[in-house]
Amino acid sequence: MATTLITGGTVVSATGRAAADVLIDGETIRAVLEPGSTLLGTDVAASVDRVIDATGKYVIPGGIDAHTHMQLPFGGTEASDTFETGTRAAAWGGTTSIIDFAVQTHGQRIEDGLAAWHAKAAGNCAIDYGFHQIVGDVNEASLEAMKKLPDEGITSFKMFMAYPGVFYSDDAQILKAMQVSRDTGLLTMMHAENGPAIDVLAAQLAESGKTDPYYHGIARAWEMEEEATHRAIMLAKLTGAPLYIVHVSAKQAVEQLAWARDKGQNVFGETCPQYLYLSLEDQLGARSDEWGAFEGAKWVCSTPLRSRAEGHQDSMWQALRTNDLQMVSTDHCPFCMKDQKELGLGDFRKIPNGIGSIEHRMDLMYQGVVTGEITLERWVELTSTTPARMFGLYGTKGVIQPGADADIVVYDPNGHTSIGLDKTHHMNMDYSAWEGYEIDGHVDTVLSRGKVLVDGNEYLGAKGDGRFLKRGLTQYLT
Ligand code: DUC
Ligand code: ZN
Ligand code: ZN
Repeated sequence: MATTLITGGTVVSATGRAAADVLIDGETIRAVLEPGSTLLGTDVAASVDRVIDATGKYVIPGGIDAHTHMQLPFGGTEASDTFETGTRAAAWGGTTSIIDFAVQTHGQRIEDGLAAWHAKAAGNCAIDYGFHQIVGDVNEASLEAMKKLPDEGITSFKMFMAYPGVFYSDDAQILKAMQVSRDTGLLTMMHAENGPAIDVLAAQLAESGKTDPYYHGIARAWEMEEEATHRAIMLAKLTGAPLYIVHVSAKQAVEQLAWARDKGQNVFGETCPQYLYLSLEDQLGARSDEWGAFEGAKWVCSTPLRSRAEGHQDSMWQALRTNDLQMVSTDHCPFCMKDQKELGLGDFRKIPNGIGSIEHRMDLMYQGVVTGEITLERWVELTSTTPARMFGLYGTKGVIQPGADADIVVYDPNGHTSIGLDKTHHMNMDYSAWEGYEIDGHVDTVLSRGKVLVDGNEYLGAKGDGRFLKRGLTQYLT
């Protein structure tokens, strides 16, 4: 087994930073050493197979993106990143594990949905991957099948209060599934938007000629997110299920989370880079020669972008500081403009919902360190350590310590990253939702279980490097 020493860098964890060298033996971390240490009298640097010089750079645990949708059939098409292209793009951006959503569609058995997801991912991933289970049809058979998920290494499931006729669950279904969550320890994940009410508002807007992409965000009003978040919290309280709200974007939804957490409830939430940086006003102002006002379709996602004038973005950053929100995922669900987003030309309801960000999450969140929104340690916590703890991977992932997988990123705070389709873009999309963003930092080297995947501008990994992660139960409960 090859040995590697990452030397000269500053190792950053969720709780601190220190000058240290990291010794890797094969796939795992063997030791975190004082700089220039000897091991049993031997000069470590002289005895290893490879030395990576991290002088002046940060050495952090590889990013974990706990919310992705590779190859998701959705909105009359399919998310454009395959497990191969999406996980390779993730690696380029310093993410070394993903947790994707296996899908049970209406009328399908959970076991079959899960098997289909394994078939899509197996042998194709660049980095390690786990699954949550989308339960799109809560019925007696599903409730039984859910009980067996922990044995499969799947310890969280997602339901939707939105998308009637597609993934939607009503309150009775949610209650029953949460009872299983309470009994098994499975973490309930919730898409918290009042879908039936949103669909009425969306139809009324479209029928009155308001068909541009901007109206997607008007129909999906923050009141509908606040209401659903509260309802999910109350159902979780009643049943005793641990609850995790995905893609939080409304400040009023955060207030609901903070309220429940202050009462001691095991309720958690993530936000995504799009809800920190982008706004409904940006979407309204988006125009291009090619697409006109339909340019705004590039940022149609659900939950939607929110108004900056209403302060949602500031509230998301604040909640990340105060731990009212615990982590940042991408909800990576990319669609091309050509042939995919353009399905909604003339009717925003037909635009496939989703944004591609998997490649840029670590950089975009690092920019929050540069601008003083979060600390360096919080960056690591939000993007790696908490995702590992939340989803039962901590110890193996999310930390640089002896025995952990050697998933490590060497990040250069003196480097620079210009994001754009013709610059740094490896996702399978024909546009970048992040075109023109400039990052005061750079992902230099990425190791996954000891193998160097990214070395500067060179990709050294291969399809199939990634393994399925059997996860334990959440390690984040109070
Ligand atoms: N939201 C999206 O934007 N895309 C996929 C599903 C979802 O809930
Ligand atoms: Zn969702
Ligand atoms: Zn999602």
